[in-house]
Amino acid sequence: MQMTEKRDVLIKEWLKEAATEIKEALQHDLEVEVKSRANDLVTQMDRKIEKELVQKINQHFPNDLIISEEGFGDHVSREDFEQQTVWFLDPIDGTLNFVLQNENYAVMLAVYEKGIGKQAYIYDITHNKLYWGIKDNGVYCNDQPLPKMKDLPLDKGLFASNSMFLSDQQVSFNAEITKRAMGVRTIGSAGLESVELTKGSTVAYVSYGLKPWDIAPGLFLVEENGGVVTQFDGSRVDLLNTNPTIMATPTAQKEITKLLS
Ligand code: 2AM
Ligand code: CA
Ligand code: CA
Ligand code: CA
Repeated sequence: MQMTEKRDVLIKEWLKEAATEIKEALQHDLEVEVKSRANDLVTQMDRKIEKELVQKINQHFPNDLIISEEGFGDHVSREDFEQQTVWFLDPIDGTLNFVLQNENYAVMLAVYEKGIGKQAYIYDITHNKLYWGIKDNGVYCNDQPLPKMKDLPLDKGLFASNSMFLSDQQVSFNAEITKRAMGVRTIGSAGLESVELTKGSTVAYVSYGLKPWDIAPGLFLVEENGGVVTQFDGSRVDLLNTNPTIMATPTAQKEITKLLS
């Protein structure tokens, strides 16, 4: 069996196990802690799920490295990233939704070999939908292939962002993009926003300061399905750093970089 297929079978099994645990935890009180500010939260489930997935990855793939949010992963140098197999793991993307809504959060994994994306998984647990893809094999929702994205401009679709970007009064480009689009949507999960774009439900998602584990799974699915992921200036995102990020159709990405420059 090819390495991507071996990983695919295991990842799907592990995500199912994570989903069962998370659903069970929602029957009880969550232990919520504040991180950098009042709306930056972590729960015991973020930590537990990350710890368990890190253990499983290490057990089956002891030579691989892991970049993850809650501190159980590895320090990965640029040289490591270019030469080794690196997993990106966000145990719960959309923790604020997890705590306040009990929905609109996802468990996310992506695997890159020598810096190149091989496969990614974004599991919308509440809605029982696993969005996944393997390089050159298209993107699926559970067992259904998703149609390729249409290359629509901003004025033919919905623009997605987050509250920090939309409420930034230091800049005018957010208002300009908002006016040009048919409407604005915000879910509060970078991963599920990448899924909306991949499905063709939006034409762009823009956010400040996304971390490697926020970007890597969505980047893979968006690009695999015909979209583009860049920084605000149009340069490629750096998966070892925090990035101001545009995920969009090729045409909307060009419009947005022009408005942002
Ligand atoms: P998280 O829930 O895994 O922290 C919310 O707009 C989106 O941005 C979520 O995907 C969230 O991921 C991500 N994000 C990245 N950095 C964040 C931060 N410092 N505070 C809150 N959300 C952050
Ligand atoms: Ca977080
Ligand atoms: Ca995240
Ligand atoms: Ca997270």
